[in-house]
Amino acid sequence: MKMKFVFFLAGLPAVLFGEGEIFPALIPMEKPNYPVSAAVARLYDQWNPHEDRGNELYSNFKYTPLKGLPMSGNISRRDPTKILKIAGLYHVWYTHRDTAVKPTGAKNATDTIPSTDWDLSDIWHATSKDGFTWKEEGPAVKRLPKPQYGWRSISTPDILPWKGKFYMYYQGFNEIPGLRGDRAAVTAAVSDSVWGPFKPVGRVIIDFGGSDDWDSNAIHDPYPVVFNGKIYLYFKGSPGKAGRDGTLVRAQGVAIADHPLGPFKKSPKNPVINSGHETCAFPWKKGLAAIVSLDGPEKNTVQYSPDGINWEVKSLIQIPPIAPGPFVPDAYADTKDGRGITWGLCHMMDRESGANNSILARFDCDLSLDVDRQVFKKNNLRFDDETYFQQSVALDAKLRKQIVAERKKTDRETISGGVK
Ligand code: AAL
Repeated sequence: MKMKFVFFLAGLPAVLFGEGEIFPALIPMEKPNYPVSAAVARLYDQWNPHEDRGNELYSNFKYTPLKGLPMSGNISRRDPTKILKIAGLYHVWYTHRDTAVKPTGAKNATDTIPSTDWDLSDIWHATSKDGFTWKEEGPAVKRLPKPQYGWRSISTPDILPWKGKFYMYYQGFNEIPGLRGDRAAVTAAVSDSVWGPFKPVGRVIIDFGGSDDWDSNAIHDPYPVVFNGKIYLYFKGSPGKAGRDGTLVRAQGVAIADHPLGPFKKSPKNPVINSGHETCAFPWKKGLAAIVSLDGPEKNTVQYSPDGINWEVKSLIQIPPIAPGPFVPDAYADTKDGRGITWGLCHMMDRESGANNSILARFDCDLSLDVDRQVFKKNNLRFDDETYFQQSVALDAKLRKQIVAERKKTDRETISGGVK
């Protein structure tokens, strides 16, 4: 094997690699006991010599359009909850908007014209027998009249079944979204049955941080799991002000309670995940795992935490689901033997009705200890031209102009290597 590798390197002197210690073509399962490069050391210390194929917390994602939730006019469906399976039927809830016009931004918004995709929305309910074809059951929680909590819009729900009751958490907007950032905190509604009626509690359940805190202007994307006998409610926080470089700080925190309606105590270590948007956590072995997507330096990763507070990156992923609402049967069971996830719903922009309306879709994956679907462990995904030339990936005319104008700076003459 060694000889072959040397031959393959076509004469590179063995001395480059140390005293005859050549890293072999077949990756050893144990870390070699001779000096290796930093990257090879990481393969053992941080990753896994099997790479993605042997990484239980790596998956790619496959998507399927849903049947039974047709689009028309300016209907938008987004931000699905976790999926529950009760008496053989799958249940999901989501942000639902049906307005005469599409969102126009905060300045032009009125009582009937939405500012954003999630403005003037209510929480709707759908059921399914197979997870692919869904039946819209109608509203589950409706906005309360002005000036009650969440009068402007309620959105981005998640669900907690707890001691025979169902608790729906969601964002409550008391002003037009986008007026002063996307300002909403978390409220809840309670039902004795999965079919409702859900009664809004009419007050904030997890409130903004202080004016200088990282979560002073947004408590978004509430996401409860039961862990260590308590309710761990993850959320995205934001200060609502752009940082020095113009980007908005977004990160994930957790608030912990003994009872679904609180009091919730935010972890003093918040934020606990430095990246992500609609974080999706699930019990994994003795701890929790999470898909972290969209924002921050650790976007597009799967992470693990033994205690729900201290998280570390376990894999890098491609095109993860946006706003995933996974099917996690053990999300509330606190078994200390989390089994992971294989599917869920997510949202995406609807091409037909324009960028401002969203549709729900299904994702499948293998972040599960119960199946072994090697196809989901494949990396090196390839995409066709439609993907690269779509909105937000294709180079637009304005940027092209700038690039052409800056050509003098960027496209200098090629400099020859070695001595001039
Ligand atoms: C989503 C979520 C929250 C935001 C908006 C609707 O992706 O992060 O719910 O408020 O966008």
